[in-house]
Amino acid sequence: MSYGWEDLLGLDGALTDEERQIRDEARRFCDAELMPGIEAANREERFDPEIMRAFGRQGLLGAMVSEAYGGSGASHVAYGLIAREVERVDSGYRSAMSVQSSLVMYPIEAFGSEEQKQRFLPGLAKGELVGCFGLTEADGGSDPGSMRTKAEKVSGGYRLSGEKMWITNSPIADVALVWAKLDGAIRGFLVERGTEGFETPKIEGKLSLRASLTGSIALSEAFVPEENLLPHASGLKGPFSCLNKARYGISWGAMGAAEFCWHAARDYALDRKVFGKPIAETQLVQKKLADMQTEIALGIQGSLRLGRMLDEGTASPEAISLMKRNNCGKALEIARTARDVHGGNGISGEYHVMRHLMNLETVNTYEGTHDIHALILGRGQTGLQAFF
Ligand code: TGC
Ligand code: FAD
Repeated sequence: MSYGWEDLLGLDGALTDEERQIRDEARRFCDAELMPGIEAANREERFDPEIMRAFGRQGLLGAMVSEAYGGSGASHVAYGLIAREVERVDSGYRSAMSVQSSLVMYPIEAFGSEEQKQRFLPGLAKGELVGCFGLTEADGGSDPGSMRTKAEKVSGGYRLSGEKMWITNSPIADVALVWAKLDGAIRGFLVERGTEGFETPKIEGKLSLRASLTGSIALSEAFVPEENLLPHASGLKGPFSCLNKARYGISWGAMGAAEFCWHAARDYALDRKVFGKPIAETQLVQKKLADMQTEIALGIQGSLRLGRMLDEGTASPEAISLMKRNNCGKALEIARTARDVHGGNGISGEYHVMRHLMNLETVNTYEGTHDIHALILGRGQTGLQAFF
């Protein structure tokens, strides 16, 4: 048996029955529940928290978290397949899903106390609670070790002061995982909505990820009780372990956005007649489609291999950087080319490719920029670090 033009390297045959089922159900949900409203949500710069609850009902939150805490206990590959389907609709929706799953639920399960797991994970899995992850600060997000947010030990807990910037979901978050320095060591604090001195204003006017809420987190001597400190994370390894999961998921998600753009470009090229024939019947357009097909097939196979390595426990952070960097950069190029194939129509909302292109500018920047991942790979192979 051979595979069709959409899947020449046979992703479908490399999945388990369970993974195929998770992918197919995610795709049906995304087509039926997310795709119809995305153009308006993007135009109006709006994220409806009901989407989080719908993710929860569909079992898309905390795919890799244990079933004992409300997750699905699924494989890394299954999680990646979900990210791919959600981002086929919009990178902002994938952001909401992956922050909740990889950056909030994962660290609570990996580094939290039993009481924290019981208290937060089931609500987060259902989407009844929304979480956010506060690592970046305004002065150089690429260097989180330089953060200024501080925690001070006081009777019964800690007082946190500082400001986090560019935080996905913060304006609606019920719980924020805030990374702050306590006696010089980076620790994770679960700051709950309603805490005095904790504000999460929305950042308005983004031209990218408009269907995702982004905000800052302002902490002014905010009191966090002792039981909300993550007991088992100390140092940058804590937040970086979360980023490993999220960056891996993004490598799949970016391919979902790229596939949407590729298929849209192919459909458009077959329909659009210029000089008396479909533009798909020209050599230049066919080369563009062939380049998209090639990069997507290779990118997906790379993410699949990485997912299997993560499941086996053999993936290094450098391998994750390789796939995050490659797939985000390639997806951005593919979206630009798809926009070009659409001619003038490519800039209109109804064709969706321009929205994906704008979104992918962020996806190529957050979770470590394209160049920061190059420096991680450069350090890994030379043993020399070139960050400073
Ligand atoms: P470095 O000296 O490299 O490492 C410090 C400690 O951390 C350990 N480590 C890791 N552990 C687990 N996984 C990884 N990937 C790790 N990378 C490093 C390392 O072993 C060391 O441990 P120890 O025990 O020796 O102390 O730290 P550095 O400060 O030199 O790092 C430099 C650099 C550039 C690699 C790092 O700062 C970096 O990755 N910068 C990019 C920042 C970033 O990705 N921020 C993302 C913010 S969250 C976000 O964007 C969410 S978007 C969400 C969405 O909407 O999807
Ligand atoms: P900078 O670090 O200032 O980098 C600017 C430029 O300088 C980049 O091109 C970079 O590659 C380059 N550069 C930096 N250092 C070097 C160097 N040593 N050598 C060569 N080039 C260098 N963060 C969170 O914590 N949680 C979130 O939920 C979150 N969500 C986000 C959502 C959105 C929509 C956006 C835009 C960002 C989000 N981020 C989040 C922040 C994101 O992770 C940072 O924007 C990213 O890490 C880059 O940091 P920066 O913007 O400060 O850029």
